[in-house]
Amino acid sequence: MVKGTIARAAGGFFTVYTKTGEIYQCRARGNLKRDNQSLMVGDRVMFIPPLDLTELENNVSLAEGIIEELLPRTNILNRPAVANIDQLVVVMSLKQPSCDWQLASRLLVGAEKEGLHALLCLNKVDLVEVGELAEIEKLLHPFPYDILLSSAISSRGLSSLVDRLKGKCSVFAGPSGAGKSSLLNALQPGLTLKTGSVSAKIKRGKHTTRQAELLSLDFGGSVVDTPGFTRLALADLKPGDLATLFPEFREYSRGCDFRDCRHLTEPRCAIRQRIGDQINPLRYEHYRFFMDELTKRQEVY
Ligand SMILES: Nc1nc2c(ncn2[C@@H]2O[C@H](COP(=O)(O)OP(=O)(O)OP(=O)(O)O)[C@@H](O)[C@H]2O)c(=O)[nH]1
Ligand SMILES: [Mg+2]
Ligand SMILES: [Zn+2]
Repeated sequence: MVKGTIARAAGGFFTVYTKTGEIYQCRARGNLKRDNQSLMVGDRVMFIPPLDLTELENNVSLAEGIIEELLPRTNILNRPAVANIDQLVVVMSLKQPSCDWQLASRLLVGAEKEGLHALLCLNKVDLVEVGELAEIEKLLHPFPYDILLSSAISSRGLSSLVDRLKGKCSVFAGPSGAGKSSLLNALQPGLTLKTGSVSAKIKRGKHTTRQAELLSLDFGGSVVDTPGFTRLALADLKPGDLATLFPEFREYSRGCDFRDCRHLTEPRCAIRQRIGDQINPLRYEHYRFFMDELTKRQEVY
């Protein structure tokens, strides 16, 4: 058997590549599905390549290999569904479509839940004027994650992005039309990922990337390009745990008067006291919004 990594998964078929660069189409052994271990992009597996199978099964030529075993995962990101990654790169465009900051926070909460390193990449910086950019910088100050400004068109920020991706397995996630695939094409010469226009009327992407795909990078490391989305359910969480997934809250919550302070209406709350200083008002707004969503979700169940 050979060890490989799943680069694509669609309709029961898996594209698996090996350390030496061979690529095989595989199916999964039935029991892998039964054990409810549905395989996903990024999974490391043991498989029998088609050639070996041909010998095994009396020279009946088989076009596909067979995945026999799923190797232990270091982590799973559920939205988008990818395994064994080092970091999440949230890609948002500053314009066309305009930034959805709450969606960014949703993705970041998901990354925190899995203990993943994350950063925010603000793309299409070529479309914003200096004044607008200053407003955005003000809005995002302070922000608990690193922010990179980029443009797939003017190449601004690409070398910093390369530095961040080097040697790691990253996932690009964000709305359709933000420029995830375009950025990757710009980063890696020879890559020809399909990119799509942004609808002129509704200023949204057209869901060009249809499946997650793991790509290896010539400068070292790999990245998963994923399909964009407009809405995203919050990760499965207890409302009481939400504050722990806002790293800037973690730092100060010990100062709250109540040990189980939810930072909503409690008196002498160290988080609320810092809104506008160490705590960004926008992030606090997201926290309240998510809290409400999680509380309502609990009532439904
Ligand atoms: N002006 C400008 N346009 C960009 C930039 N990056 C991407 N675009 C354009 O934005 C559109 C969408 O780009 P894609 O790369 O397909 O976006 P995506 O995030 O991969 O979208 P999905 O695959 O649908 O999730 C294309 O028309 C790109 O040419 C940029 O930095 N500046
Ligand atoms: Mg795409
Ligand atoms: Zn508090």
